[in-house]
Amino acid sequence: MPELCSLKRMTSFESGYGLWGEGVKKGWALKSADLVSSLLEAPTFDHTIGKEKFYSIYKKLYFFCFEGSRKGHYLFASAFYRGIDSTVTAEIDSPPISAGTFCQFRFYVFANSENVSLQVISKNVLTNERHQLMEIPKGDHQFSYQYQNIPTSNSGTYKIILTASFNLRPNMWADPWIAVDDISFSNECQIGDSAPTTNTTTLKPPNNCPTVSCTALNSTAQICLKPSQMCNFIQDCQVSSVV
Ligand SMILES: [Ca+2]
Repeated sequence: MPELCSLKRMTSFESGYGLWGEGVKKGWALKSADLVSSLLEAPTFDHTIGKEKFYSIYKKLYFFCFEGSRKGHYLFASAFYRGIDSTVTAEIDSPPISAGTFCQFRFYVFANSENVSLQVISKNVLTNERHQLMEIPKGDHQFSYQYQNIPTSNSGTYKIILTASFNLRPNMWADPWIAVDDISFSNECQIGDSAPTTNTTTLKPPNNCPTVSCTALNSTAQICLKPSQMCNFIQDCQVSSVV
C-alpha cells in the first residue's frame, strides 16, 4: 500500500502542533480532553479519537498512538470575563502553502458560545496581505465538532491564520471557548517547500478509479473516492477494503 496521507497535510494534535504555530501562536494551546470533566470548561472529547471516526488508512498507520486513549487532544483557546467589557483574540498560523487550483483547507471546530467567532484568513508570505476566507458566525454553535471545507484560490505562497475572537461581556452563561481538531490540506496544496505530491499518481487501481477504490462504509457498494474526500479525517471506506 503506497502512502496515502502525508502527515505534513494532516494534523490531529495527538503528537504536538505538527507544523502549526511556528510563526504565530498567541492564545492557542494544546489541551487534553482526558483532563476535562465539563463542557463549561472545554470539550470533553476530541474529534480524532473521541468519536472514533477517522480515516481508515490513517487509523491503520497510527493505531498504536490511539490505543489506551479514548479522548485525545485538540487545539484550544478561551477567554475569561474580568469585569471589563473587551474583545480578545487568539491567533495561530499554518505552515506556508502553495495552493493549486483545487486546494482545500479542512478542519473541525467546536465552540460553546455566541461570544466567540473564528476567522479563517490567508496571509501572503511576501506581502503580508490578509484576506478573510471564512468566518464562523456568532451563534452558529451545535455542541459538536463541525466540519469545514474551505476552497483556497490564492496564488503565491501564503499561510492560513486561525483567529478566534472572544467578545467578553457580563452575564455570560459560560466563558467562551473554541476547539479545533483534525486539520488537513487536500493533495492539491503544496506544503512548505516540499516537492509536488505524487500521492494520487502512485495509486493505479484496476477499475478506472484514479484515486482510491473501496467498499463504502455503510453499504456493500464499491465507490471511488474523489480527491477532496481523501485524507480529511472522514472515514468513507470499510476497513481493509481499500484497493
Ligand atoms: Ca485530536
